[in-house]
Amino acid sequence: MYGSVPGVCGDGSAALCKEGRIHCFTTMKERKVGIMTQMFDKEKFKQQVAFKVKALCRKTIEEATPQQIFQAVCFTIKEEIVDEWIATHQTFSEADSKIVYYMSMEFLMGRALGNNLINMGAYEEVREALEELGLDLNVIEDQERDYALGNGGLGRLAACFLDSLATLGYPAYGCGIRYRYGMFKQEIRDGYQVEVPDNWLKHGNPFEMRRDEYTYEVKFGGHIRSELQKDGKYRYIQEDYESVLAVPYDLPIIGYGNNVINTLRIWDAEAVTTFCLESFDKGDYRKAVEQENLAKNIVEVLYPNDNHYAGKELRLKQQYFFISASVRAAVDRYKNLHDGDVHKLYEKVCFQLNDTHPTVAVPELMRVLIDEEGLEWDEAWDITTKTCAYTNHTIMAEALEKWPIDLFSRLLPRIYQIVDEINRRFLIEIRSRYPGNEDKVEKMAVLFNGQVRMAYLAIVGSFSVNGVARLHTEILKNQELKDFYEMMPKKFNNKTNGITQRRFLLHGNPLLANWVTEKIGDGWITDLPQIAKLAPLANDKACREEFRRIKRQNKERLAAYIKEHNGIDVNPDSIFDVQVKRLHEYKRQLMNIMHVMYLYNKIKENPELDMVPRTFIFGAKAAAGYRRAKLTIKLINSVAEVINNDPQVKDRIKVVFIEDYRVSNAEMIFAASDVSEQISTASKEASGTGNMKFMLNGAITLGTMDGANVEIVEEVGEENAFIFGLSSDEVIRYEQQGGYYPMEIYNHDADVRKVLNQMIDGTFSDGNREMFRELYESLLNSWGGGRPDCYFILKDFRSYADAQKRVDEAYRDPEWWSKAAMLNVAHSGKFTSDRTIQQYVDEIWHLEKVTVNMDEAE
Ligand code: 26Q
Repeated sequence: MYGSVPGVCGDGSAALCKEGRIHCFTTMKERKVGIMTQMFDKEKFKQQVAFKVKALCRKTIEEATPQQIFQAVCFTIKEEIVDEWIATHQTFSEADSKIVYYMSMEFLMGRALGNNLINMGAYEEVREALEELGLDLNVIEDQERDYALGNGGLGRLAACFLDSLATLGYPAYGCGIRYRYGMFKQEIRDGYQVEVPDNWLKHGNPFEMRRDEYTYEVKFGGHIRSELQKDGKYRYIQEDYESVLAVPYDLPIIGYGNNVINTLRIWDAEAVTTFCLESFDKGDYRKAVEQENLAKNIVEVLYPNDNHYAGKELRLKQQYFFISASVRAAVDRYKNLHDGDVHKLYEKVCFQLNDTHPTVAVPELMRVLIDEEGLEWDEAWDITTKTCAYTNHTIMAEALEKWPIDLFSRLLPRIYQIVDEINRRFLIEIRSRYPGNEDKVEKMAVLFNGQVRMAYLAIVGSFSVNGVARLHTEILKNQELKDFYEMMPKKFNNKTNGITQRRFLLHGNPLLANWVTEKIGDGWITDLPQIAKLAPLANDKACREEFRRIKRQNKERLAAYIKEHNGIDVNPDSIFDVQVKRLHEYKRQLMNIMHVMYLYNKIKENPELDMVPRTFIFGAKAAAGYRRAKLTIKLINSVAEVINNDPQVKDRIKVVFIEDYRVSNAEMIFAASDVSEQISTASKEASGTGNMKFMLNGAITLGTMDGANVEIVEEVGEENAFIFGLSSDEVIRYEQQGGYYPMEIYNHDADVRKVLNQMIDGTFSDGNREMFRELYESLLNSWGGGRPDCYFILKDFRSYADAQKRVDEAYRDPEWWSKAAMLNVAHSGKFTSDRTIQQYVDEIWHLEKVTVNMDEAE
């Protein structure tokens, strides 16, 4: 992949290049590294790192701190990849490639260094080089902060997609926001979650590149004056507005072994200083300060809500800020390559909207085409609706984005005019399609009841609408978006989510990754379905033994982490039963901990109870304002405190809450898991992607028939999973009937009653009967409005406990267990994001692969 600049250091000798820069990676055709022909020059790499440490910190390697070494290593790598990065973009321009712009408020990238080294094919070599310097790559990797620019599934999906796009060689930009503070760091104090700001840029970001030359001004507020021009057209002029500058920072997204380097472009906000001076001159000091504040506030922090909409003005500002800049940058790039003519924009540009959060891209593109490019409405609409595509990630009613019209029109006056016109024309369409049916108009209008319905705007303005798992897409078509599906069935399609095996197996679980490669070769790294070649080995006793030993080592690694962070001793021979994901009522962490309470009661009733020792591991962040979610964290920690310290339990149960669950520790957790808890109320989890990461790492799913679990079970077979609970049809039927009566279950099931009573009798709260009352009430009474137990926890409890019993029994047979676990790995091929991306390409984006040939690069 590297440094193959002919005549400079392409002979493998790794000489000092003309520019005085040392190439550490030089082409040598004789040796194959992965799928690349290249050689890594260890000595030069070491020299470079030493030089960087000296230049950056005035220190020798021996004197430098691990953080300083980390910085030096990253800068060395950045220099090494810059030629490929440039060449990739040259290739896009020369081939006039169609580009997808993945528009997302969130990119949950995790750490870059390890992943970059892996995709460059240099991980092992760099590890050795550092070792020779007396340094441990793991320690250096631990110096890097996670790029936590996302909440959970949706943000991590965006990150996996970027990895797959680059690896498959498709031209793509990720477009997002350079939040000053990402997802908060979670600390647990006295069992409660405390949110600590995530100052991820404290030491700077060695991989980023500021691109001042692509700065845009983004305008908010004011009012619109229209001016009739000589040609009879109107010009729309925004006046008395506030504005900020959007300044892009580019991050390299390195494809695995193919020289392709795509870009994640995240926008920072800066005050418009010229304007400030002008204002200051005019004595409008207040306005100047306001603009400074606007810039600072816009990118200050990621909203830490997952699957929950909060109608905050600042959030809408964030949305328009990064969308306006991204859309204009894409249009300008296109114009530069096409003589300024935007009529065929859609042939070379696709905007994929990651949920409704970037939906203002639809009216913003209309504004650019009409106001700036002078197109007529119909032309502009034709282009826009051929350029935009929308992905839906949730059917949870509380996650649907709706903006009050007064707020929306005040902040984005011109955009609102355009949305109003989109709506007016759409209503005409509805009325001509369904004459006299005003019900349809109410149900489908973009503007209704004083609100802008963003999902409907996204659907109307896009040529494609997709769900993220088969079941989810069916629910969209048949329930949530039924009217739209009936009116425009061709737009709707499914793209079942996937994950990148390069991070979640190759990097996160090196022991298993090496073993898989030893058994079936390394084709799986870029072609995951090849992992099916492992299936026959599940019948081989010796292979199962090897597989068990690897899982055991990974469990020891996690046990050591738990010992260090929680001070708890956990037994690596116990079942590691894991639920790690955002905390949300529909994900039912409460049901999980209630089952733990139930098991504890069984032990107390029968101290000799025979059960396989189990370690229940939780990891979850709760949105800062989500009371019930935060109280559930406290309950988990309180139950842990009691159970872990009860000698009668005799270590049959341990409960561990892993603080600050995030991408970097997730990689280690998946690798060490036996049981994957995927227990959402059926119909509520659009897809889930953690479920796939567990499967890939040989954990067995304990889950409901929800989201992508359905497809996981289809691949691996029901006999290799533990499935329980109501089906989505049953849940939906109950909901249509107005719910069910949890009190009946409370009255008839003594075990469930006992667990519920323990929430209000002080068993887990030092006698405090009020601490967990809200949770108790949420299950039994309509406390705080709404239906009791609207996530069917009591309804599914027995079925869940039965499935847990089956887990206990199955684990007693290590041969059965390791075979089923291996079959889970072997049948995970469908769930690579490479497959998902290929489907987006074939059915939505229609991109062409590029090859970046460094031998021809100048
Ligand atoms: C909206 C408005 C204001 C503030 C925040 C938000 C907001 C932020 C994040 C709303 C939703 C989200 C995140 C949603 C999400 O992560 N959905 C998940 O997407 C995954 C990838 O498709 C699926 O696997 C999960 O099932 C789905 O829950």
